[in-house]
Amino acid sequence: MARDLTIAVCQTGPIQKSAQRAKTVDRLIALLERAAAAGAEIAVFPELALTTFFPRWRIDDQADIEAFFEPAMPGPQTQRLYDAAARLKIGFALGYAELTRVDGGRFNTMDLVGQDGTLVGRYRKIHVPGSSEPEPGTTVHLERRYFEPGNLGFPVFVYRGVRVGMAICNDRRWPETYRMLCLNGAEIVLIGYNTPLLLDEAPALAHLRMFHNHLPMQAGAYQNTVWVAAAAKAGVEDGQALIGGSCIIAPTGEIAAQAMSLDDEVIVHRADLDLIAVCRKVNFDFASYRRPDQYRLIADQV
Ligand code: CDV
Repeated sequence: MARDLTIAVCQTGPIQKSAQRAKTVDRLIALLERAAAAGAEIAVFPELALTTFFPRWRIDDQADIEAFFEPAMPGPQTQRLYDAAARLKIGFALGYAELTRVDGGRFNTMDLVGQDGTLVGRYRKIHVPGSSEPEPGTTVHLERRYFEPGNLGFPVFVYRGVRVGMAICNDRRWPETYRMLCLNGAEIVLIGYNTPLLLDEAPALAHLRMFHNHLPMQAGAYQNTVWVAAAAKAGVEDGQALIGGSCIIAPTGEIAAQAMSLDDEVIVHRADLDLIAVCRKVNFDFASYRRPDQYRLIADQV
């Protein structure tokens, strides 16, 4: 019997610092409703989808920092989104800033929520870019000030019988992300991102920002025979331009659907999961051809 899963990518436009959480959740629910109406069975939202991308600023006041974090998920402000998932029977992956209850750990996190509105699984961003203090000559990007590196590995969860993994923004540029998820059995990789259009450290590469967005995700999909669905937060957010280009990529490496705006937008594609085996057979029969004994440096050397 043919296997498929209809995927929606819910790109958002900018979420300004002044935006109220309740209004942002309204926007996410509206996107989820559009995704469900289009027949989607799962949706992916951006990285840090509940707030502005606050690591663009150096913030010292702990209360100001914690205002961007979620101490519980779902919490009083986000419960409505989970209720919408259960009502619409569509699960989602949502990026947010996680404050752990037990020891106050801070992670850049994505939760996978099921069609009944309950948690299926959690991923914490492994590749945390930037610095903890502003560095002269570079675009201020202080994720390392606010987040610890993820400590949950690259887990894969069963969602409606399909094996789903997650990755967050900078993770998508690293081949290890896709290979780890693939080796863990992923069939679909859901990604959320916030990517500045301009980097002060490399203005000459500005024209390549979208190419460097799609290139690693298309390569990751192709080389690991997985579907990739990636949601941007796009547009001018608190004075900083973020790229869009949200997309759904087939295991062939082809872009099957792509957002055209820098605003709230839903794209949908029915992912043929049988294509994974076809692509695996054509080029990437791991059991026959992979040579892990020759790849030791990949795991042993930074
Ligand atoms: N949110 C991110 O991880 N952004 C990075 C920036 C720092 C380049 C990215 O890889 O898009």
